Amino acid sequence: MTEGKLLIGHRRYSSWSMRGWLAVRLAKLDVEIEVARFVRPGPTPVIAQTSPNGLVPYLEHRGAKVWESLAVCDYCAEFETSLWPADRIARAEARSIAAEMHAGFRGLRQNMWMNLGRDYSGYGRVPEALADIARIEAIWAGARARHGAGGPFLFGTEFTAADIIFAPVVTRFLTWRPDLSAASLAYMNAVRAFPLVDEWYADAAKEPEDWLVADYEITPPR
Ligand SMILES: N[C@@H](CCC(=O)N[C@@H](CS)C(=O)NCC(=O)O)C(=O)O
Repeated sequence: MTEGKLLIGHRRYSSWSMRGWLAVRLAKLDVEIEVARFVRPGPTPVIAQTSPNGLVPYLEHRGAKVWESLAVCDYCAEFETSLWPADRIARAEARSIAAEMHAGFRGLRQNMWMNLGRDYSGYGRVPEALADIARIEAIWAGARARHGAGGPFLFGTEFTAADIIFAPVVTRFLTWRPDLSAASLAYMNAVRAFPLVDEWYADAAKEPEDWLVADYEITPPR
């Protein structure tokens, strides 16, 4: 008997689900993982009927109900305190960049969607996406310069909630291959090599072919 459940969407496409799942796994919560197959056009009934905001990830754990991926990260940090940096100043920056990612970057999200199974190198480079990418590279460089010494992640050795929130961005960059600095590429390699990220990719590759969603599999316009 587990202590609850985490409802997520397709691993191949669902960036927000990836964040919730990483947080739950890093906090070692004993919950069942339930994967909802997206229905298109939405809403997906099981998600609409279960999750208060009609979206995934959605976590139920020991009587607590948690939605919104950033709230899931915060809830998980109550069980695994290293999800936020120990240092107050670093923690403030980690929370700020995680919140900024959670709240924005629509240009990137709309033009370089998550698809772990495709190579869209060279596509999606519209001005709105490129502006978001420039800001993300600045965020990564700043966190690494100020707090990253001693480890490959944004705040050093620990894979924190900030890395969780940016992990799906890393997958987008690996799929769409925009031009990036050597430092960004090094950070992305560290995230991609992180065992739980690798596990997510491996599980995504096992999703049945009839789960593919045509809208996310198109060849995008250049
Ligand atoms: N702000 C929300 C966004 C969650 C979200 O947009 N989830 C999408 C999947 S990535 C969803 O549940 N869509 C419902 C559907 O496609 O049926 C969060 O941080 O959790």
